Amino acid sequence: MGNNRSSALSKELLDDLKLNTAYSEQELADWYSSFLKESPDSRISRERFEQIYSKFFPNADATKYAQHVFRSFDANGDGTLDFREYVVALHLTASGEIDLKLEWAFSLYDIDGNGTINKAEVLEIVTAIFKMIPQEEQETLPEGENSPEKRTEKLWKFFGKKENDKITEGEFVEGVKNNIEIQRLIQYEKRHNHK
Ligand SMILES: [Ca+2]
Ligand SMILES: [Ca+2]
Repeated sequence: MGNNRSSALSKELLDDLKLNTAYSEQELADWYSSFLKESPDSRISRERFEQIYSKFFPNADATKYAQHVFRSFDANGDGTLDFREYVVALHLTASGEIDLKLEWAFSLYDIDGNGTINKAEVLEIVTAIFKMIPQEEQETLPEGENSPEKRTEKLWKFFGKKENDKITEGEFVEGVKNNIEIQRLIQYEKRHNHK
């Protein structure tokens, strides 16, 4: 089963992905064939990624956020996503393991990749998140978090940081893991229905 299809994936890559993600050989083979259908040259460009991403947010502008997500997935920084980067990305974001998700979220916020997050980086990501929130939904946000600046301030205070301090990966993962409120503030979850 699946031998013909999976033969398109090199054994080396397959073993690597099986080891580093929770996916089975069959799942990987199926994804590879749909990945190739979507991107025949077996690469996803930044532009293409933005297009795909934006489709999920038809009532807002997800371009900026998609650029940051792309950067966090483009492990070798060559401006395209290959199949390995794509699968690792799926694994990181779709995994139920909160530590993995938060490590990924940290890399999203650490824009310059220097291993710490400063306040300007938080503001940049939070601003990109705000662009994904439809206007009418923005108007329903609580007073203390209804602008990128206020939300950044709230996050920064939560970590107990002064203006020019920095957040390390350990602080980020531990802090966010133990606080549902902050988990909500560092991301945007599309509303499916109004509560
Ligand atoms: Ca790449
Ligand atoms: Ca940084």
